[in-house]
Amino acid sequence: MKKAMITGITGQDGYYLTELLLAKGYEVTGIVRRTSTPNTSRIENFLSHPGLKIIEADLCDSSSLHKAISLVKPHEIYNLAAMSHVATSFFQPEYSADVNGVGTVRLLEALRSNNLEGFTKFYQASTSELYGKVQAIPQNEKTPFYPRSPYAISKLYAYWAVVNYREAYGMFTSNGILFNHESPMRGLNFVTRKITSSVAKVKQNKMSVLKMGNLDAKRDWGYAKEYVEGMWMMLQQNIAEDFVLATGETHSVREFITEAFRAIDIDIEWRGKTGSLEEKAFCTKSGKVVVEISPELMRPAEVDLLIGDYSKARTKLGWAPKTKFSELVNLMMENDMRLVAEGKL
Ligand code: NAP
Ligand code: G4F
Repeated sequence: MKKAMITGITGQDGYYLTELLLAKGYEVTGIVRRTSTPNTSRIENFLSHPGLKIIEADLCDSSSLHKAISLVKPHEIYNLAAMSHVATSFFQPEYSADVNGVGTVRLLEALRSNNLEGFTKFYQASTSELYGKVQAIPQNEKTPFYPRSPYAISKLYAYWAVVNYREAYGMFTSNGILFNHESPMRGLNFVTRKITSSVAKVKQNKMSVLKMGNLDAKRDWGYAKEYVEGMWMMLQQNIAEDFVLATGETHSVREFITEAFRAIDIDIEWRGKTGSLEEKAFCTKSGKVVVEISPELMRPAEVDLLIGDYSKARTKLGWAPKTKFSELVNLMMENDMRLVAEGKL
């Protein structure tokens, strides 16, 4: 039986990857950090699965990682753990570097100190944030990086550590350079889920106005469930390489909001100078303001446009995205309409 270890198992991608690997018959070990209140709500349904074990460890603590790896000796490690919120990283730059950057090296070193460098395959959750102020459109594996946040800088360090350990020690280490991927499991403070949960509340009269930051930012948004399949495919190759996973389509935050309202049959109209602090969205039928701008939600430096070229993944892995933008918005809206109605949001 194949053994996989997942750091960040309690996050969005951790949920979908656990589901996938358990269905494939893997014995899965999840690394969960200590928190004062339970942080396992997403994976609650899997906790009683005989194929799942949980070990308490932290990306900031080398000895806990060394022990976990020595206990399990996994065939595959998926390093998904991170301080993954870009806006937060401007307020916690040092912590972001510790978890995301040095944490990755701690994990790679734990493999080496357990003499597993020739045995364990390693997946690193790299990111399209690395492209930052983009140097080419669309972005692929050869596009130069230009990080624009402490988060992206920490992930750049991890990216190069993964390349370096592959070249220096012959380890099977792969970077998945994943563009934004969303789902009903997405954290509530990422823009897509903030929008779908808030629009559902507006519809059910539990919120009046949605406050937003930069509406002009464009992202390549895909469905997380499909992206974790790509992660697994990367580790089934004979040679370790880095791959972009994306949809090849880009949409603005403004378009996402319009689409979310449309999904529940509300037409909105944008008024005020596009991109200005005065811009607002009105419900066409009621005339009420439903979206306005909050300057404090703007970032000190922004990533304006991301659009990925996933042709390498399509050719070498046979991976391609299936869910279209409007389908993604619809499935997230459907979920959040239900959760709000049930009083769970
Ligand atoms: P997420 O929902 O924020 O999950 C992050 C996970 O990391 C959580 O399980 C969290 O645990 C864990 N974690 C944080 N600090 C830790 C520490 N010190 N030690 C151990 N675990 C720790 O993120 P996601 O959206 O699933 O993304 C997964 C990975 O892919 C992240 O590395 C992210 O940076 C990267 N990525 C994401 C996207 C995307 O669009 N989703 C795109 C590219 C790359 P708690 O539950 O205790 O907080
Ligand atoms: O949803 P976001 O917070 O995601 P962001 O910054 O693109 O990062 C996500 O994707 C990366 C992959 O490219 C991952 F590596 C990373 O871990 C994370 O999962 O913001 C998207 C855009 C930004 O341009 C932001 O300025 O939406 C804009 N935005 C506008 N108003 C907002 C808001 N973002 C958030 N979170 N909240 C707002 O109110």
